[in-house]
Amino acid sequence: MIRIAIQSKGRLSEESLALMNEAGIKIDELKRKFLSRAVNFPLEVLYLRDDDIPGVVEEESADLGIVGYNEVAETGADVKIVRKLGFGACRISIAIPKDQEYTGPQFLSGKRIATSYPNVLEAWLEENGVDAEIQKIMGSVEIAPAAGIADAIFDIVSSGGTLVSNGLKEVEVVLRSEAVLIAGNNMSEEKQQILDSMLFRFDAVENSRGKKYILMNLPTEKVEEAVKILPAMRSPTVMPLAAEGWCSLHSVVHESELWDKIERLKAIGAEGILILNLDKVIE
Ligand code: PRT
Ligand code: ZN
Repeated sequence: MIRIAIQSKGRLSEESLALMNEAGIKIDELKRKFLSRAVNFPLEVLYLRDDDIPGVVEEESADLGIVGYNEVAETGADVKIVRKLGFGACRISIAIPKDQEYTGPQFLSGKRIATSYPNVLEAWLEENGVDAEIQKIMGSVEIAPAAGIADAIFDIVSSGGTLVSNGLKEVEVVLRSEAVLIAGNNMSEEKQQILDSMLFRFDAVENSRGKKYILMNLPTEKVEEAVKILPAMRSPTVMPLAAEGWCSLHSVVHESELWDKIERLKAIGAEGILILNLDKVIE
């Protein structure tokens, strides 16, 4: 049995559960309590506030955790980053009132900076030789300058919309973050094996993201040209059709290149093109 801590309510909770679900690990959400058990995998889920997750994993009350990298950096917890999970992307940035001219880190000397991430900020200020005053506030950091509590803020930014609507502009990106899977440093052999089997599944889910399965009919004489357009994991699968001179070609394409490839395949005579969603990819 292995125990994973995830955020109980917030921006990362849905996607953390979705990742486990896509990996075939069923957690009964209707019975969501402080602690719940997966029905078909040796896993327990512990629901916590995100701030508490790195510490709980460090002191081994949970073996694993899913949390924003920003929280790992802020708490300084001694944990391993096992995987970056590709969701919850954001950055922690310094922002100042938009009508002021930013002249570089020294602009912040002697100023008051409001933040919920005092440790990450302190390290950056020290690195840049800036002597500023850190004001720790736990919520609504973005209103601090307008309220006259601070001259600048250091906060999470994603689209930037919150900064704009509070008359602020981003001047330094200090840390880039996304959700990460963390683990303690002393895992037993048995738990390590369960983790390995989870990672195998997570990687298959991750590998399928953004990929489509494509199949089409093609004149046999055009196969060579089609293979150049469609490099697959090894090479595309080619199967003969009952109609002479025709074959069926199957491959996997990344979404970002899909339409370009389809146009090129149509141009060499591909017909009956089907595009299917991919569920898992095991390489
Ligand atoms: O209750 P609990 O303590 O568990 O949750 P929380 O309120 O502390 O965290 P939550 O749920 O807001 O965020 C969890 C994690 O999501 C963060 O630690 C980040 O790793 C990640 N994340 C990704 C974000 C954002 N994007 C985000 N945009 N966390 C917060 N924000 C907030 C930000 O604080 C600011 O107020 O959204 C606003 C800015 O968004 P934009 O899009 O306007 O720039
Ligand atoms: Zn929090």
